[in-house]
Amino acid sequence: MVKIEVPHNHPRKVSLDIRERIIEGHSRHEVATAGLLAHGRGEAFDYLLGETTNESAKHAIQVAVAALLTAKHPVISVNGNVCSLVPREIVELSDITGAALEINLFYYRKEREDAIFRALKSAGANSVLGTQDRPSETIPELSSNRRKVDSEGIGLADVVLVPLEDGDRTEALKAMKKYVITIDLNPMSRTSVYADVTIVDNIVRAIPLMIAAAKELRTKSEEHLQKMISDFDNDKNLAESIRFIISRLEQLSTNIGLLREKNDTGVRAS
Ligand code: PTJ
Repeated sequence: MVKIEVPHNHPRKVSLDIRERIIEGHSRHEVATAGLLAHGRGEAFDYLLGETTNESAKHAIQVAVAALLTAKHPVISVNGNVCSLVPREIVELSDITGAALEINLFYYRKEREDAIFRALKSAGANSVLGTQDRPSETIPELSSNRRKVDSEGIGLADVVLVPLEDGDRTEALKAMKKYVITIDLNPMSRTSVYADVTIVDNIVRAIPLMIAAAKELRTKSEEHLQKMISDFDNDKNLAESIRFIISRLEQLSTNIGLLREKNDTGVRAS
């Protein structure tokens, strides 16, 4: 495969570099072909959000990290897109919050499991759950490949971070009384509306912010973190994300010239 070098002064460099990571992940068999499409859907929502982390997402990030830090058995579910976009960051978040990493694939192939396992190991992961040789159990009422979970991982977990997830699984995890956190650029997806905490942001921006939040919040008392969690209303937070998109589009509809202005991240509409 020919690797495309995006010129450093290209106005869409950040977005195109991220796209390259997904394409490379696909060629290494980490990313499912459908993962390329899922990425495109994410890019479209990121456009609507202005490719920045807004205040609602920052709030959700704080609560999500509080939930991971206070959990007895936190688990981070890793799929192909997550692995190829943020391998080192997801390992760092796992280390700092004590959450186990579990490979869990919608489009399962042994070749993909092996590629993701290798990528997480070379990103520094000590232990990776969810592989075929491990004890597993089945999530009731779920027909997709994701029904198989690690008995010492998601099977046992009280809090599960499932970024870029499909709605069925989130619903099934909720039915099993798990506290579900997701990262999803689409505030209207089924996962977004069924989760307990939805971070409406690009995973490449959200995970580094979660790591920074974990460094700060791990010094706070259990009581403080529990209050953050119980004060949080996911429906309200999602509504704020939708209103953010509406007001941004209203602003743009009165001044298209804003789309020609370069913003400070170098990411703007092409
Ligand atoms: O690796 P596998 O086999 O487990 O498959 C992974 C995919 C992503 C293909 C699978 O979970 C899938 O089909 O997911 P969906 O139903 O397309 O949902 C993915 C969600 O993630 C969509 O709502 C996208 O908008 C969102 N999304 C895509 N890219 C990003 C994102 N959210 C945050 N950051 C992104 N970079």
